[in-house]
Amino acid sequence: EGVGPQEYTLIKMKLLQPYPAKLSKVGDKGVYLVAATLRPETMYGQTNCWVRPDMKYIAFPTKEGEVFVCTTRAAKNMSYQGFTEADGKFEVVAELTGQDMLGCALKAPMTSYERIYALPMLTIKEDKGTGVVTSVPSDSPDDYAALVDLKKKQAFREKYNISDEMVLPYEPVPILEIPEFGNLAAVAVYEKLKIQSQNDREKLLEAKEMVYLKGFYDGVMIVGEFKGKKIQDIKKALQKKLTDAKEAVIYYE
Ligand code: A2H
Repeated sequence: EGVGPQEYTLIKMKLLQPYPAKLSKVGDKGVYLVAATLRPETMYGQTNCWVRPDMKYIAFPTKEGEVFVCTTRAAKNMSYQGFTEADGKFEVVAELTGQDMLGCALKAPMTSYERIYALPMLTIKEDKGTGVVTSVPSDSPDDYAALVDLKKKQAFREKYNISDEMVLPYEPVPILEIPEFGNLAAVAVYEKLKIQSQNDREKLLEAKEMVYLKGFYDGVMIVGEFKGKKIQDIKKALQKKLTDAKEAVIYYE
């Protein structure tokens, strides 16, 4: 970080009906929560989408006539990257909070779960990515911690009106094999470091560092068309597969 722009893959998570009230009048060509990820090769393992309840989001039309939902900051960046009709301009067709989207059903690319839900994550940063995060609890310690928080704390689900069926049936999916960490690396480090919740910031940072590089250099795909191949060799190809299928776009900041 710090040197030059960071490239993200924006995963288009398609909003399914019924839409939240504030989005009911937009997007004949589809409304997408767009999630910024550094790990396109993990999309086989998506179990849900994260939004921050108290954060502000907007919906804006792209030049293809689709509607993207993200922070204003990200929309502005996208408008300078050719996403909108006019360079540097975007039309706000709805303003909403993360709270407004909680419990929405989504269709995400590659995952075996037919529909997944928008759930609360309280540690999402305003000044990074799109404010929407896709959740891969098999390989992201942050995602696993936030999912466990929801699974084991009924009061937390109730506070945000999240029903049991949006959370309880969703389990981490083995998608990568990483030497030392097995096929659910995030679960392994979460347990090893005895992480208690998504607010355990120091341990989560340590957990991330433990699995990240090791995964990149020595991790092997165990599902999908690149099964048996090393992550570092197929990361770009998987990103291209997603963008060619119009299920993702490239975004810089
Ligand atoms: B990653 P970096 Cl499997 N706030 O995607 C907090 N976290 C955010 C965010 C925001 N506003 N925007 C994106 N992110 C997450 C997958 C993944 C990610 C895996 C493993 C590790 C990992 C599935 N979630 O990230 O600061 C997104 O989660 C470890 C860092 O730009 C995104 O990639 O490096 C990553 O953080 C971007 O963080």
